Amino acid sequence: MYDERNPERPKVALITGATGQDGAYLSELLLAKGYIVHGLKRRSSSFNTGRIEHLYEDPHVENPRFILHYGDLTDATNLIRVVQEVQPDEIYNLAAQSHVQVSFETPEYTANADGIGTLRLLEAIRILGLTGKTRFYQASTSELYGKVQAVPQSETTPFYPRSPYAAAKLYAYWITVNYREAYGMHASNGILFNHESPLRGETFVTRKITRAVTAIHLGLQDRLYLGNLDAQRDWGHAREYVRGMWLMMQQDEPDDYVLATGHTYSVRSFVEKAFRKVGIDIEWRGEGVDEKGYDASSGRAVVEVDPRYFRPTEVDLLLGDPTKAHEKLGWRHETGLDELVTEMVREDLKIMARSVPQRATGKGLVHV
Ligand code: NDP
Ligand code: GDR
Repeated sequence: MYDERNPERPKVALITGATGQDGAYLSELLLAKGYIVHGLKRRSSSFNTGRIEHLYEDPHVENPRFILHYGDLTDATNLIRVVQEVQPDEIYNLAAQSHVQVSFETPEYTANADGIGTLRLLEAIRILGLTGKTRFYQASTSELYGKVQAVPQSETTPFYPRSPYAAAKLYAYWITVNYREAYGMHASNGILFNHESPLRGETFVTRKITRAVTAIHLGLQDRLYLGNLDAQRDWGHAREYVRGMWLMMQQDEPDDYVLATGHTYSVRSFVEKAFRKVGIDIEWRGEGVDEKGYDASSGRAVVEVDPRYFRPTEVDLLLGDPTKAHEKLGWRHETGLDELVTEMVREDLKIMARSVPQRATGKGLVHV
């Protein structure tokens, strides 16, 4: 992978999805390791680089180390051009329409971006004659296990996708394996279980909860509507999971690895932990019971189940077995769920308190 004639040459990485949660943490990690990092970002009518703003470099500086390119996984010629320009040592394919519920609304687009998009990148590597040089990481997912066939889930557990998102990612998983076997590419799948952080997208359940807890604490909102409270997830911290991605790319041989904590919790218990951080009790409600919301005098918040957030097919129980990653990569999760919830609530409190003067709400930051 190193240029033998120039062993000091920094490694070059291309990250698709650089503006997302994982893209931001991975960009940070690789820059800290001395890489030159190229990121793919989509054209958007609104600002979409908030998570990587702190890494931004004026393009006029000499030898920039963090460079963004416009691109899209649905555009093959664009991907070929960017890969040709960048000549990456490592590609991390993190870009995706990553919301499971949204994939039921946009199944064709999700298949195109998440499934065929992966093929487009692999083909770009092949067409450009880079199969011997460029290593490839595919962002595979515990959603592949879907209707769970065994607990805990490991690299050998059969897949049973339960959404258009998971079906698209199933194609991406197997086409990555196929290019490894057919063309000898260093192509690996990271089968990552849910990982969260203060940078998590606002419509995923953990961040939706921590933002609502914050807003309720500050008196800006009176209740939280959620879907299936009984779903169980194995939640880890995104910062630690991107390190696992990098470790996969440093192995002599490509392979597929589960990254998980090995602990599972329900959505309900995530809600309970998050409200506990700000000392607010919860009143659970079913569908449309009563109009009374958060009662500041009693310190109770209403959490109401709204069937609109139910999915046509649900993934009930995810619990990963990360033994292979422990043994072969030396990777382990460090942050437990309690610590993760604390960090997310604390950061949301900071963000929200900045935009809402405390004078107006009469609430201070609590120590979480
Ligand atoms: P995010 O949704 O935060 O980020 C997705 C990124 O992909 C964003 O940068 C987004 O751009 C970009 N993107 C979306 N569609 C396209 C497209 N058509 N072309 C180019 N870029 C596109 O996801 P995460 O960071 O949480 O996840 C990263 C990857 O890992 C995803 O592939 C996800 O499916 C997978 N994964 C995530 C897990 C998790 O728990 N977080 C677990 C397992 C797998 P924009 O910012 O403009 O929207
Ligand atoms: P998931 O994450 O589908 O596991 O996919 P999400 O946080 O969206 O849902 C987790 C579980 O919570 C239940 N749920 C709700 N979910 C959302 N978003 N909103 C709600 O109001 C709500 N109420 C209950 C869901 O039904 C589900 O069971 C994430 C994404 O990051 C994927 O890209 C990734 O592949 C997987 O994690 C691993």
